[in-house]
Formats: sequence, C-alpha cells, structure tokens
Amino acid sequence: MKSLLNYIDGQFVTGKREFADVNPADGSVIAQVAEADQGLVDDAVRAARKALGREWGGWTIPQRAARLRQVADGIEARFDRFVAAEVADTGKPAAVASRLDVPRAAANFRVFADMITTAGLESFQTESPNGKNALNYAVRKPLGVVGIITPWNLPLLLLTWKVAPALACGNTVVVKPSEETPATATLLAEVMKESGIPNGVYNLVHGFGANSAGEFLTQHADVNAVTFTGESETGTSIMKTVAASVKQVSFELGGKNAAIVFADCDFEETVSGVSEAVFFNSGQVCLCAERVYVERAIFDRFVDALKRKAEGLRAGSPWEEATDLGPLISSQHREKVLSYYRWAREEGATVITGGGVPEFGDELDRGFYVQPAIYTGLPESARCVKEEIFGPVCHVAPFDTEEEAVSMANDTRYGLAASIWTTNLKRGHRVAQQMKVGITWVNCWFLRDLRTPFGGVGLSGIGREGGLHSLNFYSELNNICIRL
Ligand code: NAD
Ligand code: 6OD
Repeated sequence: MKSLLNYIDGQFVTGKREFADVNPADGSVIAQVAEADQGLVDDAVRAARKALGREWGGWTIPQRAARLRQVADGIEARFDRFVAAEVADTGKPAAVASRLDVPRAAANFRVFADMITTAGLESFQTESPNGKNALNYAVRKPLGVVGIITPWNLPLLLLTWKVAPALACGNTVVVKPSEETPATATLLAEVMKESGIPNGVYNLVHGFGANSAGEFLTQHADVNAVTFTGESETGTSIMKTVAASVKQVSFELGGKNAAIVFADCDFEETVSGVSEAVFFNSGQVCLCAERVYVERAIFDRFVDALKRKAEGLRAGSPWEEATDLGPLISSQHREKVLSYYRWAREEGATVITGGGVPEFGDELDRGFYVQPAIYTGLPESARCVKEEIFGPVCHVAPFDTEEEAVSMANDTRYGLAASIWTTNLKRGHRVAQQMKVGITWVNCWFLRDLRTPFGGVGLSGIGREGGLHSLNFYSELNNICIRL
C-alpha cells in the first residue's frame, strides 16, 4: 500500500497515526496517509521560521521568481502523475484534471513569478503647508510563516493559488491539504525539492481540522497569517482560533451563486453555459450556480432544454473519455447532497429530472455518485434555495422584471459569484454592477484571469486574492518617509 508522508524541513516524515485516502469513484483505499500530530506541526512551523532567516529570506526577487518558474516546469514534467493523483483522490474526469487543475497549478507559479517581478509600489512626494517636505515610498516585506488550509474540490489548483504568491513574496509556508485529497500536495513536495526550493520553505502536514493538524496550525503562536479556502462554518471556527493571536486572514468560503437568464440571451449558448455552471465537477466548485432565475417568456423552454442537457451528461469512470460526471468526494458528502434532494421533494419541489443514485453494475456502484438534479416550484425561503449544497443540482425560478431578478439573486447571505446571460450589453453591465458578489460573469462562467481580484462578500469570505491583491495580502508594506 502506498504511503503519503508529511514533508518538513526538506524531509518526508511519518506520523504516529495514519488514515486512509479513499478513491471516491469505487471506494477503494489508494494510500495510507501519515497524520501530523501537534509535535510534527510544531516541527513544521519551526522549520518554516528557520528558513525565513536562511537563504530564502535573503534571496532577491529574480532569484525567487526563477525558482517558482522551475516549480511550474517541474509540475509539467510530472503532468501525468499529477493528473493520475488528482483523479484518484477526487474521482473527477481525467479530462478535467488535464484541462484545468494541473495546467492551472503550473500557471499559478508562472503568473505570480511574473507579478512579483513586475509589480511596482506606491511613492508620494509630500509637500506640507509648514514647508516640511518628504518623499514617501513603500517597500514589501514577507509576512513570515503562512499557514495554508485548503479543500478537496480543486485540491492542487487551490493549494498552488495560495502557495505561489506566498512564496513569491518571500514567505515560508506550512500547508494542510484536505484529508480527502492529500496526494497532489505530497507530489508537489517532490517538485519543490527537485526545483531547489530550500528546506523549510514549503512544509506539508497531513490531517483533519478540529483537534488535528488544521487546528494545530491555525492556533500556532508562531504562524503569522492564515489563508483558508473551505466552508463558511469552518471559516468561523478558524476566525475564532486566530483571534487569540490576531493573525491576518484571507478567507475564500462557500457560495450560493445565482445565474440570471434573460429572454434576449443566445439561447443555445446559454443553456450550455448554465449547464456547465451547475454541473461542472459534479457541482463541487464554490462558483457553481445552484439558483437559476429565468425570464418568464422563455422559462418553460429553458427548463426543458436544461433538463435535456442534464440527462445527456454521462456519469462514469473518470478515466473514460465520454464521462462528464464523476462521483461526489465521499459517502458523507453524498449523504448531505441526497438529504437536500429529499428536502426539495418534502418542501414541494417539482422534480424536473434526477435526484437519485445511478447504477452501473460494476465497481462504480461502490463509488459516491448521484444523479444530477433540477427542481422548480420551491419558495425562495426553501433550504435548497438558501443553503449551499455543493452537488450537481439547481433550482430554477421564473422572474418578470430585471429588478425582481436582481433582488432575488442578491437575497442570500453568501456573495461569491453570479452569471448574467443576455445579448443586451447595456443590461449586462447594469445588472452585473448590481450583484453583491466578488465576481460576476456575463455570458460565461469560470473564465479566469489570475491577475483579477477574487473573493467573496458576506458568508463567502474576507479579502481578495489574485494579482496584486495576493501580493498585498502575502506582504507587509513598510512605508518609508524621508525628510527632503
Ligand atoms: P472544509 O471547510 O470542510 O475543509 C477545508 C479544509 O479545512 C480542510 O483541509 C479541513 O481539514 C480544514 N479544516 C476543517 N475544520 C478545521 C478547523 N476547525 N481548523 C482548521 N482547519 C480545519 O471544506 P471542504 O468540505 O473541504 O470544501 C468545500 C467547501 O469549500 C465548500 O463550502 C465550498 O464552497 C468551499 N470552497 C470555497 C472556495 C472559494 O474560493 N470561495 C473554493 C473552493 C471551495
Ligand atoms: O480560479 C481560482 O483561482 C479559484 N480560486 C477558484 C475557486 C474555485 C472554487 O471552488
């Protein structure tokens, strides 16, 4: 049986306990994972602190950027191994891991190597009425040791989205990937070692959240900042934990995202786009749309077309080219999604399609698959309309006016993403600017430019990452004021 180890100060280390890494497509155990206890988390933080004072702390930006580009090259050199590891851990179609997760991991390192090399800083010439003049300029310093905690849905993509800018800014990191998907973070440790990233700069601890490696890391007195992606409720727990030592936080949390479809949309493109926004990665992307609002004039036609799309999606082995839908991440998560399917029916939804568990007649029946589901007819107060489900499911509701659509879309405590579907560009701008979210797409979804601000409002998070926003989060700016 394969073992996945912690990586501390440049060494792969075991733990006192192990847990199983399960393949969600068939329930088989892929590997045993070494769990980091308090002692190992302490070792990792100590190693990270020491590395700050060694060569990494003294390297120039071009030196650091060159190593980050080597990491990108190293990921590409192991492309197939990364894809295989991500597919085995998540069950996502290999085509998705090859097209999105692994290329994005390499891109994260290249983009932030470029950003740190080219980013300027503020400078002001101060002329005060009393004749005291000065030149102010800011310099960028690392935050120190950054704790990085990530979820299971896009494991490598979301980990590197934080590791790359944190390292670019000269920090050292201790990462705690999701217990469900430990493999690619471990493979990344191999790449770090071979790319000449000094010992102690990238440390990896495996384990769970509360009373385990996640909490040991967030409560550690010598961790300067915590960057977290995951559920809003976990964000609340982490915020309480870090409050004691007043750490900086960046939180990318849950969503209950709306798609607004106007009657003047390009119908076929919109049906395909909304179908992707709802069902991509089996709905396990924080940006997925779980609430679809459709102008009444095309409501029935749109629901019918979305139903045909959903029924055309093929669930199956992640390794088959024809597979569109992989499993959910775990049996526990499948239970959660199926309970929302039950609540939808109990709350009086019309079931347009799906809502059950597919049968394959082979080992995939031991996997954690669900059918994609579409519901209509629920009140806006229903649990399925209000709460994040994180599965391949949406509720579709009609609207009559633009104002009504905006008001329904914004009626949520979350605020991560929205998509607007219209051929009227003026309307596209107008509605997009009224969305209370961190990102609004018009006639597209999950089209990402890594230099743009990314984050959420309300329960969807705190702060922005991406481009300069990442550099600013992962740095302390020191303003220097020189009397002229
Ligand atoms: P989760 O919150 O259960 O776990 C995320 C990570 O936090 C895991 O590594 C876990 O071990 C750790 N953790 C859990 N409790 C902890 C604690 N008390 N202290 C420290 N660490 C703890 O989330 P998940 O189920 O892995 O991921 C799905 C969720 O993530 C969804 O809500 C989704 O919307 C959200 N998400 C958000 C974004 C975004 O960019 N906004 C991106 C991806 C996923
Ligand atoms: O594209 C990204 O950079 C990003 N952070 C995506 C988040 C997806 C959520 O599941």
